[in-house]
Amino acid sequence: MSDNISRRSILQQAAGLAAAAAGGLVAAGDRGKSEKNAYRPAPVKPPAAPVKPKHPFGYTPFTQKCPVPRVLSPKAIGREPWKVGAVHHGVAPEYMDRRCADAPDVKWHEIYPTQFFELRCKVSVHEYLPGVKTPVYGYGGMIPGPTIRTVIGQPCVVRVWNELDIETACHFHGSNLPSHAAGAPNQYVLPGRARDYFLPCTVPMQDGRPDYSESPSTMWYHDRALGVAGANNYYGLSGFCLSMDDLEYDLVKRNILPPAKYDVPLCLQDRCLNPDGSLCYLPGHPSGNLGNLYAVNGKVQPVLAVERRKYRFRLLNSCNTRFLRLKLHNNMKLICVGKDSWLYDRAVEEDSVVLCPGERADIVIDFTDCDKEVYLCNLVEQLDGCKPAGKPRCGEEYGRGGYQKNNRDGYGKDSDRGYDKDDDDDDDDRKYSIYGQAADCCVPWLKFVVEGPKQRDCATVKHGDYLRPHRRLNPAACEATRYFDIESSGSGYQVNRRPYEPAACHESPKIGTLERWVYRNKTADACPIHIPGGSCQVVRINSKAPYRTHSQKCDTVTIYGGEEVEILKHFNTFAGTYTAHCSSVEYDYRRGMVNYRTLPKGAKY
Ligand SMILES: [Cu+2]
Repeated sequence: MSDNISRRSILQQAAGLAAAAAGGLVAAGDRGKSEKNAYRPAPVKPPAAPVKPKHPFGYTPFTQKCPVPRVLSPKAIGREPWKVGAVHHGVAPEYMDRRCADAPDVKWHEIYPTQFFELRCKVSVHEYLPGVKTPVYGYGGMIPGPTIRTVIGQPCVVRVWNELDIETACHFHGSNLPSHAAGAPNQYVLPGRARDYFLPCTVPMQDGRPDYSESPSTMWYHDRALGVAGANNYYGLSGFCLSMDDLEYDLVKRNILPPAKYDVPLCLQDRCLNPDGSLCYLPGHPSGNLGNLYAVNGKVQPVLAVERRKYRFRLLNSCNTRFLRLKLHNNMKLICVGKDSWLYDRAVEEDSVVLCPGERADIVIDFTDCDKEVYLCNLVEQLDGCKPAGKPRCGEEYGRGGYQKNNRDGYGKDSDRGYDKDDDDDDDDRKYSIYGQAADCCVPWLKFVVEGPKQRDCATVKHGDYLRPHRRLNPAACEATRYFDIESSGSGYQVNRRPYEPAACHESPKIGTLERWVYRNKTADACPIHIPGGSCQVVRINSKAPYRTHSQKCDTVTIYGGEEVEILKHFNTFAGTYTAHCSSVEYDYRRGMVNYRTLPKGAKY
């Protein structure tokens, strides 16, 4: 605990809470007050007539551009720009002993031109709101960090420097990574130091052949340093990592998926600002920090100009603790092509997508025939950092019918959601309660402005189209079943009656085997769990089959309070220690985590 307190005080210094002196600091533990200081207005009724709600700092929503994070250029390709592993914190052992992907004879980084990337965590000043200077941390000083684009078959090394005065620990979330790159919460990179992360960009082997159904697509990287992960993420340490393989290139080449120019990552984050513009973050907040400003790619309620054609969007919920159910205000369908790191086998049309913190949705939107303005809205009401109101899930069972019929579940009535979707003649400006309590039920986060001539014949993807192979795991082939009971213990969580110990490891699945993991959430909170080290498949939620889009591959799954979720996981490729963790980084201080160590083939349990 004293460890925690000292980190916290470091954090307060580092985070420039000098704002305290200027009267901007909010009393710890006083949530209501913090929001008041951050200009959270009193509840308002949905507008009956055009209104211009008062927005903090005088910002008129949808008047700033939505940027697209720049793609990180490699520092070098093929030749090491620096000696890999020469930094203080070294390098992945997987890089040094040159084995990966179950193919010990392949010297991946010698055969393929390894790409070398460099990221520097540093303090910078960012404008979430135009003209409002907010001190942040960023990879490369950017919010979000630059997008790392990788290709299956081309390994890369990412050197991450910590130029902050607080510890960091980078976590590559998603895909099939060695434990080093998945990153453990206590693998700190201390101030002034660096660590080399080896991303082998490979797929696991299945029956002696590469299993391309496991090629990842949409991943992200972010901080997970034990004790400060919540703050480090809130201050900005997160970014996209997008990967392509030949099958996905082929989908683009065959004009099924949109090309890179029309493939836009959208990072969604809620934030709260003090009157002086600094971030209002309370370390160790008892229920988690919820922001009342809604940023996409680092800008509050921005505008994205799009052409009249199909676009691919990689949606990332990078909020610390907020759940999102995303939908277009005009009820246009979303063509869902993937969840988390992987593409679906077939495209699926949905009304909305639900994202817990850390979860991704890969969607295509067809703007060809729509109105000039389209809003991307969040429908989940959430006033408690520990859980959303209700249990938002994709599909008919939990979906649209559910929230419309059952207003008491927390989704509000149509009129409460701040827009009137039936009134098509309305000026768009008056459909929204853009800011305020009522808008929690439907907050427009992003406005698309649709321009130019119709481009009907670009990107043909539609509901039911085949995208890539999928291997359904067979429950009968499970070699072990493990139970993970999440319970409250004091101010935090424990799993199977054990508090999280970074150095301990209680589960040891063997490489090459399939296991059934049953998570039972005995708390009242919603726990989004990330199980690293490749994909999982959800087979049952409270003894029922999951909705179609949730039965495929995933790395992040929410176990709502009282729920039991059964997951199948094939352990493959990399031996090492991984941390299955609550992907709400805000819960870092609650320690909802458990280590597991995959053992090489043939190892004894
Ligand atoms: Cu994770």
